[in-house]
Amino acid sequence: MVTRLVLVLGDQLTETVAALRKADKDRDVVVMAEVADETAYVGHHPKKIALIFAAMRKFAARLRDDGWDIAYSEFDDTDNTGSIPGELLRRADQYGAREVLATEPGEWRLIAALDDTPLKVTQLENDRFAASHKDFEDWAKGRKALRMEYFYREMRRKTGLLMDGDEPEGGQWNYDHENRKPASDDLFAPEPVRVEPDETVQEVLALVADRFGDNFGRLEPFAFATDRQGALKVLRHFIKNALPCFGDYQDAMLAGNRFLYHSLISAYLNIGLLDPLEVCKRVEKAYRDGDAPLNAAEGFIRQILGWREFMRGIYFREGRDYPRRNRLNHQRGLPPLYWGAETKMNCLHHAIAQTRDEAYAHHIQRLMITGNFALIAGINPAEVHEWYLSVYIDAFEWVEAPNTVGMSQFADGGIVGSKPYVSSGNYIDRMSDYCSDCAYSVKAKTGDKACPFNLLYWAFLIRHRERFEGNPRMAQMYRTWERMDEKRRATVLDEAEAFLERMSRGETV
Ligand code: FAD
Ligand code: DLZ
Ligand code: SF4
Repeated sequence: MVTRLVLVLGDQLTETVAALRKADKDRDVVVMAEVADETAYVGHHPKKIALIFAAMRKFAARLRDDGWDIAYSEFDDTDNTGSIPGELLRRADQYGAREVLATEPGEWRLIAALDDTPLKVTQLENDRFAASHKDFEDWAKGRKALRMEYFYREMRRKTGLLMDGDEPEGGQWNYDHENRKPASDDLFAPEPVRVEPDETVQEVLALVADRFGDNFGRLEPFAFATDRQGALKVLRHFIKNALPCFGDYQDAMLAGNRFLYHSLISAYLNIGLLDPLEVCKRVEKAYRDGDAPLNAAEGFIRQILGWREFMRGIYFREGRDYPRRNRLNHQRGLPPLYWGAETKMNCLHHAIAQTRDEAYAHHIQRLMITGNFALIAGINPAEVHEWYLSVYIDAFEWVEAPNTVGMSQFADGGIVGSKPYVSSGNYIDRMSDYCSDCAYSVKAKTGDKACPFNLLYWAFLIRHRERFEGNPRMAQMYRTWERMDEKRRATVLDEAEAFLERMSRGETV
């Protein structure tokens, strides 16, 4: 029988991934490849490249032990062609294969590249999700607006997670009104699991330091898990130590605590080391065993079963142009402070320093600090998208683009969210301890010391007044503006403009 190739990408590291399930161990050759093209479509954080290469190498070893024939290309192999299609062609020649079994990649770019190879490539749907493309389409069809909350309820019913017969556990679908407490400095939060680099990881770290040392981000210390056992350890640690407080402090930010009660499992979910339903079931069990309150378990399951699945649905439904949408026509360049240049804004300083060091920031830092600032400053969403896709350990386009382009930048015109996530400094002050140590004053609305978020927030709302004034969820903001003294309104807008000009000239702001 003619050999067939089975492609396993760096974010498909699950033994039961669709292509491997369909493959024949006695006949097929598994192709895995560390390639230049995948490391270069954006300048990935060195920790992200290290995680993927190390996890790929270990997964390949596991498959080999399990009896699979593996054709593995290391980054520095002399005959490595540097691209996924190139490696498929090379291996096809080597093994006399014409056919490839693949699992659909999480990016339109790579889906198209596989379609374009002269080989016969079958792309099977990636079914490591609660909702298939058809499930999402069936739910979305005919709806005027797609709202995560309703999709999430459908997923709860479909999976039976946190259900009490036909009713949601506890009588309500969503317990967010009990969540979102601000954090205080003396809050105890568990230390995250840190995994010591073994020999494989050390080899990869040396390679990444040599080849990608100039990318934005600190490679070491590197403490991520790189195999399933390690990822499960992180999950167990979270459920035992942090889940009970997850809901309460989900939106809190502290300069001295980068992780709070977050799970730190997104990368493991996204590269295949953990399965989303398995995670949700373990969290549900913790609730049913009395080890976590309902507001925490529900809030956590909603992130995975609701938001994560919803974002994937949007990405595949909206099509290839989605990441380049710019409905608010924002054209300003991304300022160098996003790449670590000095800034006087303490909240941005912390969120970005943490991103550089850890390749991680939690959701509210991404949404209400770096995202909020980019939106109210009118930054080109394509540049914002490229930044988020580069700098986070968990960033893959199917989940990153709807979060950035949709939820955070409103560049899709309101497909993901019904209103833009914008705020003045007040919100940041309430949810964090950043403002007490800032060169700006969060209480100052105008003047040299005025918090830039206070100025830019109003400037954004006024710039897009026509679009948002009629939105019932934003009407209150416009009424507040109207109540302000006319001279003060003019000062706010002038100072906002002057701030943006200074920033775009390259001054430290
Ligand atoms: P926790 O706070 O512990 O949440 C648990 C899990 O829920 C996460 O691991 C994640 O799998 C899931 N989750 C939570 N929120 C979301 C969401 N909005 N969309 C999808 N899944 C969610 N998440 C990514 O996985 N990859 C990305 O590239 C990514 N880019 C983002 C860009 C922006 C602008 C924003 C606002 C959010 C982005 N997110 C992304 C969502 C979220 O910020 C991360 O999933 C989360 O911070 C990961 O940390 P954690 O594992 O500690 O999450
Ligand atoms: C992100 C990434 C990187 C940095 N390197 C590789 C690689 O060398 N080989 C590989 O198979 N996958 C890699 N990936 C993950 C892919 O970019 C990912 O599969 C696509 O973005 C689709 O989600
Ligand atoms: Fe950020 Fe403004 Fe607070 Fe400074 S005062 S930390 S710029 S919100």
